[in-house]
Amino acid sequence: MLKQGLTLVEVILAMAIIAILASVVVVTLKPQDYAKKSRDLKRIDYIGQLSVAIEDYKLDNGEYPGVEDVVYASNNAVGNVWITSGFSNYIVTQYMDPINDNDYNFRYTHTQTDYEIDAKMEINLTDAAGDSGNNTTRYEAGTDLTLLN
Ligand SMILES: [Ca+2]
Ligand SMILES: [Ca+2]
Repeated sequence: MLKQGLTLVEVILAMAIIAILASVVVVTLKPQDYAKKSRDLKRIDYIGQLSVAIEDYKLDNGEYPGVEDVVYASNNAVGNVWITSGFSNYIVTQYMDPINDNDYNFRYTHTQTDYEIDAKMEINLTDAAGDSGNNTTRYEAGTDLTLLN
């Protein structure tokens, strides 16, 4: 004998399966988010590489690279050097922001005793907000994260 209709359990099960399939479709249809995540990962990696190089430069030269209190930005690079030519010996590449325009760029500044370097995140706001700095949209590194706002 055929059943008259679906039981409540069958309906709930069917809805759950549809919900799972729908979420899979939504995730696969957002390739632009993968590109953003990938660029943010690169930014965090580059900021890490630059921080190590800045510390190395300070150890060798007794001061941080560049002119004190000047804010250097990767989108204002001269040639392709954006901190100083002397600093280029400490890095294997210039480590530019993957987009590198007026909105997404790396910034660096220093005082006599401290430095800060940061990058604007596209999608990874967890790391941008969780770095103990004073800017929730930029990933900040250095010895004083309040030098750049
Ligand atoms: Ca931050
Ligand atoms: Ca800051």
